[in-house]
Amino acid sequence: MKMTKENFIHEFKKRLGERYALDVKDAAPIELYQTLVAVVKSGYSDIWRKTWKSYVKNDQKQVYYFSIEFLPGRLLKSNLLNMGWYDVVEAGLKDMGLDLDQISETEVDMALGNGGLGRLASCFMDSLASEGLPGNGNGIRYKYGLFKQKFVDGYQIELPNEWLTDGNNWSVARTSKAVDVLMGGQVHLHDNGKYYEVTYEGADLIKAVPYDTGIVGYHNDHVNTMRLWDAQIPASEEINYPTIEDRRRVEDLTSVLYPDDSNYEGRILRLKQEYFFTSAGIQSIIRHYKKYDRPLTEISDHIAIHINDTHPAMCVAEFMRILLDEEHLDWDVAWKQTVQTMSYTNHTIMAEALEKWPVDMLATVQPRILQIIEEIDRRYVEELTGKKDEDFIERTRIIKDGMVKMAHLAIIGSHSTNGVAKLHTELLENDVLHDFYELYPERFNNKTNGIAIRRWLQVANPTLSKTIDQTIGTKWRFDSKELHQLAKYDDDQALLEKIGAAKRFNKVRLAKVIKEQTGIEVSPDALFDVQIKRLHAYKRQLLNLLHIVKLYLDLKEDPNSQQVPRVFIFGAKAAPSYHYAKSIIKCINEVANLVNNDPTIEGKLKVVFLENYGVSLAEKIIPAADVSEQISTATKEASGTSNMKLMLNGALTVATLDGANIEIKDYVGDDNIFIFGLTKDEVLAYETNHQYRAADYYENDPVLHRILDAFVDGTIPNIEVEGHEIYDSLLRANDEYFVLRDFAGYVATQERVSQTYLDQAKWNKMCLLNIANAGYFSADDTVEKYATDIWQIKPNVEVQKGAIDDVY
Ligand code: T68
Repeated sequence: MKMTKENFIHEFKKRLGERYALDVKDAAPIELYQTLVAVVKSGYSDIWRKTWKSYVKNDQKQVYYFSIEFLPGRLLKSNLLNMGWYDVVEAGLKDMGLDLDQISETEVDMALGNGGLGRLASCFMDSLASEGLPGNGNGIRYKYGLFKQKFVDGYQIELPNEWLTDGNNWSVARTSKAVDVLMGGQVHLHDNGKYYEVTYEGADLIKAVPYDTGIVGYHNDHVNTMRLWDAQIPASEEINYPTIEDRRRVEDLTSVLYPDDSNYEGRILRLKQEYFFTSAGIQSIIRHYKKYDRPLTEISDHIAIHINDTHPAMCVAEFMRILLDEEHLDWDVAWKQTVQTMSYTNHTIMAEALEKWPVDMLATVQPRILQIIEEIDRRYVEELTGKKDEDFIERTRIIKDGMVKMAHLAIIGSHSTNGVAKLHTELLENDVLHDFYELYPERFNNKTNGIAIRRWLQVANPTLSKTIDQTIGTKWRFDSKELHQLAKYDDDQALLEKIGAAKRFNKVRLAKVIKEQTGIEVSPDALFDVQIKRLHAYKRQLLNLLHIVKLYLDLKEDPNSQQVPRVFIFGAKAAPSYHYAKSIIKCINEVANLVNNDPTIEGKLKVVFLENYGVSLAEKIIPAADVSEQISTATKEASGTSNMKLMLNGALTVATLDGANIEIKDYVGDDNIFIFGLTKDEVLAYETNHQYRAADYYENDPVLHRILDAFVDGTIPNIEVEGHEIYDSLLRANDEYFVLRDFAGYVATQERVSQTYLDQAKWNKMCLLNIANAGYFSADDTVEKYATDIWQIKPNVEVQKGAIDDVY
């Protein structure tokens, strides 16, 4: 993918003329953006085709990553970077009087996910391509992405996110590859002596149309595919959908992304979505496989299917359905292939997020799939009878009390189950999924999450990236473990100052964004303390808020009580139905109002809650963060990934021993992270012995007493209802997430943070060591481990790492 500046300018002007009949100076930002996308796409389309062909030619085993969410964010800059065009294009645009940053802002984020799970899927897509691994994404092309968040009077308001209004310029509709998905109706089986003939009566026929997006690998002439499915009415079926409501029923299938993080509400549409993209994906995989005349009894040697969380767990049953009903394989043969093909990742131990569906609902959505799940369950019970006690069988079977347990289906129907951080996997093995671990120890493994280092450093933080390049060269871009070379320079004062200067530059940039979006002025000299993630009780934004209220009250009492000015920055969406989380948002906003408008503390404390947190906003916040808040109740956060992105950008972590925080601590060492709070064992002990009494902390700690009172006595205005709700959740409902228990430790730790910040040389050194160790959390390495241990896939033989250099 070579490109020179001159060629780029020529190509750009030509396309702008052809497409819009415009000169550069007359074109609107959207026209410039669309033209640029067209140039970029034409730059990789040939390679995209060749990549696919080479998989076929070399008969390479491929993985299909099924995920109900993908969060790619903007693609323009990351594609330019991966193609090796970034500098050329930036310079070419500049010559034409244009600005890449500005044009890039025109792109609407592809926000087809809620949080960590969806972003992880996208980081994996980038890394699979960059490692030259044959990996395809399979998901849903929601018409409305994750809702747009606004604050009105401090309350979260959800607006529709119509990201497709101007079309999506990166994807290609492949109508010729559409498949039919059957849903609902009734199913009839007829035993013809050899197999069951299956007929459906009154089922809806839905056309699943794939939209493919090229996923460009980093400098390796390799482009993979993310395939997202759209539901449409088949031409042949128009007659069966006579009214607008009928049509809408079909189209609605892929309309909305369910904005439920861990709070899950069973909804039939959601279940239909799950079946829809699972069936469409599996059908297209098998159809493709069959083109090459290979026996289906070997399919697991050629393809791997990954079930990202339980949402695509019906893959197991759908794969069986096709092998049995359409290919007429025997059950045992089909089952062996299914188990060897499937693998599953668990992302949570929160009970409410472990999917269970009523049998009746499944019968309505796809009766044949229910039959197959019932048969899998029956055989599972039969096989274990006599070998395991009845209790064990009842606990682990798939269907129990009229409910289908999707995690059980995924574990029983696959050869691998993994957690996403060491502690999380340990909890799965020893606690949450212990029975299964006992039954299938060889199936369990850990794969600690990783992040797309290049996006989160090169794209998001060019200033720091350049400093790193100047110090250790550019090898880290291919192998981020090379970042560890930086550790050698931990006494290099000039470098430490440069790192400090890069941070300051990014803080100035963020301060501008804050001013534009909120009108609030913040000083880049203050410490930027950042908590960015979904709003959830277990993530404990509330603990952070209690600390802020403490600082405020302290300042009111003694204006000289605080030495280090801080700006607290939040970014978080709450699921629309998650009332408590929304109350916390309201309280944070009201505390922000109080603090920011109090002239007596001007310059000492600011609180900023930025609206509509997402990938693009994260790219602006993360490089500017001094402190990274990773303060979930131990055992609750499976891994976390913002913890990795923030350390990579030189933020210091304030953390509980939860999720991947533990591994971060192990890499950076105790001196370079701020750890506090209950440990896993302490939390588990409280949860079993029920000896926790939150009220004790309120009664015995006058500081905490005063802070909690502020929520109900009018000190914080405008939160009559929400303040009481939070107060009650802590005191009456006994504080499910041990906020009060961890408060004192948190405050003491934050005091240490402030003290350390006063010594800028020491602080910068700690930042450097965090950056140096963040390379161990690369998604490149994580997907390599999945590839070797789980999927058994190999890089494309035609791929060469570092095949292209930036030409400019
Ligand atoms: C997150 N899970 C974990 N779930 O919370 C986080 N859930 O610790 C981890 O780092 C990340 O996954 C990646 O492994 C989620 O993001 C969801 O978004 C979700 C969506 C629907 C239903 C349940």
